[in-house]
Amino acid sequence: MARCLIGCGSNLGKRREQLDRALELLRFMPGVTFLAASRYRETRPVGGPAGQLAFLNGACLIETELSPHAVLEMLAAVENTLHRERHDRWGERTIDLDLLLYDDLVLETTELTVPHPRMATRRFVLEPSAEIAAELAYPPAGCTVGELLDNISATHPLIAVVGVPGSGAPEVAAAVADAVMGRVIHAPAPLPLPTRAEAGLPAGGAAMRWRKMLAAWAEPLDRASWDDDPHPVIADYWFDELALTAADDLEPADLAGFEADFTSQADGIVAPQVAIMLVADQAALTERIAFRSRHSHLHTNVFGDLAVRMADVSDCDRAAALVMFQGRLARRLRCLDGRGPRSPKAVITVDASDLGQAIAEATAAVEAML
Ligand code: A4P
Ligand code: MG
Repeated sequence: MARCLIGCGSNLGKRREQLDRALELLRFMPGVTFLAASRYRETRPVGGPAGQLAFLNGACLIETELSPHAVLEMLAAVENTLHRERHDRWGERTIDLDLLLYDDLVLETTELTVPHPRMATRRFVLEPSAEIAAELAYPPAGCTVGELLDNISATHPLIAVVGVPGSGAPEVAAAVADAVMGRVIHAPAPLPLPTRAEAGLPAGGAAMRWRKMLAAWAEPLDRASWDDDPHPVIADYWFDELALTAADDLEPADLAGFEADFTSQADGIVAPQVAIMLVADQAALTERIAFRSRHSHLHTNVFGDLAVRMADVSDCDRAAALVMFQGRLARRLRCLDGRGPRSPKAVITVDASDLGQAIAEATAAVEAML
């Protein structure tokens, strides 16, 4: 038997009746034991076409012997019975049923992703869920549903937009901050590329450069001066990125010193509650690198730095190296190699191949937590 947490929402037609009816249908499904249902809450629509009416959202908990895909099919059957029509993505709907959690399963297929990939920043999901199942485990962050709700309720939240050069992190962070009336922090110095030892520097020169970089990146996140302004802060970097790039860049002799510096700086900074991981495909990165290295005087020095340090490689090879680094960054963020104390509990992955789309997705993820 598996415990499943299901989110439900409606913003078209007789919302309460439709939600009641959906839960009623689930209650009588063969192979399902109904355990609990939350109250319904009225919520502002997040994402999707403008002009939609408010949602009524809730959650329920069932126990079932059905497989995850069979649960998804059952939810679709209930939606169809209640005349769910699918037009625009995130458009108005008579009923929407999402499989949020299936025991502690983590699964990603074309039809089904569990846990639901956008649940960790959604107040309209986490409030009703915590009401009935606060102790349920959320495996990606090794925490509970109740802790996820506490995480997005921090008084002065920090959201890190994380991506390799060319992913559009500065643009996405600035646009999200604008949309939610937040403050934006840009990375104070260019992210160095993961290449070994800088030629021409005196011994220890690279270590010194990294020490300065750590101090510059830590300064805007200093916990001592983190004011209690309730507006969110959106940074276009994650401090822990530096540990990855340094590991590639420094000689083993310099690495121990770096790690000590890293830990001492990291102890004094605020950690992000949420990370938005931008993932761009190689074609998009190649195009942006080519464009921006031609116009690097117009852009941040990241691209100038990129052009200089990888002068002998083609744009396409640079993009391939960045795609690999992007994968490592995503793994570290999701902490497959061990969760750190500064790892954000909520990680939302956004396709950054189309920047406009990425801005809309990232903005929706942040608006959903406020
Ligand atoms: N799918 C994959 N994983 C799952 C899962 N864990 N549970 C696939 C359910 N479905 C899953 O869903 C699209 C496809 O997602 C399905 O074919 C299924 O195979 P859909 O219900 O047809 O369309 P959708 O719901 O518009 O898409 P999506 O992207 O799942 O939407 P979201 O992220 O669920 O967001 N604002 C408020 N205030 N309240 C809301 O309830 N809901 C949404 C929908 C947006 N804004 C909202 C609310
Ligand atoms: Mg849905």
